[in-house]
Amino acid sequence: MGDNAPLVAVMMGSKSDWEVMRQAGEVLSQFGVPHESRVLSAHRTPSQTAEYVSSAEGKGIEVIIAAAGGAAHLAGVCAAHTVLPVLGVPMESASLKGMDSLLSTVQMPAGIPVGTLAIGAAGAKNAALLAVAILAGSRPELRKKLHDYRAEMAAKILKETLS
Ligand code: RP5
Repeated sequence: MGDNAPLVAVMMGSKSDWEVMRQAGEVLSQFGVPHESRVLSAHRTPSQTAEYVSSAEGKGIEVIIAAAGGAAHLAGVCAAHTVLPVLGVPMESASLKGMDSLLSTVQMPAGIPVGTLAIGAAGAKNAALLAVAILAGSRPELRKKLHDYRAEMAAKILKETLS
């Protein structure tokens, strides 16, 4: 991670997803992982989405996080245009509470995988942590940060007191 070229692309179908998806960016920043965030929609900007994802590998991006809500095709469309790992985050939706987003993201036919995380903020944070874990396979400094992160989380929980 010598230069600041993004290793992770955080994509979302709408700016309305940003309040949740900024939390993925915050986790990546916490681990010092260069990333870029973009609003690109499978439906509203189909050709620009395909173009961005098709060129991601050549730009040095190694993991794509794709969040969408409703008929959430974004992660699947991204996966169709790249062999990079694609992590899908279903957004909570007003009408079906994200069950629509979850099923649209997770139910990929065999051959084009999307690694789907939980609905909403937990999924956003875990997508970033999983991206770090993927990058850590060839980056010992990131592997160490993940160990430290888990140790800190455990220490915090063990210190909890109940009154
Ligand atoms: C999806 O539709 C987006 O990912 C968002 O979650 C949902 C609603 O989008 P807006 O109508 O708020 O732009 O494509």
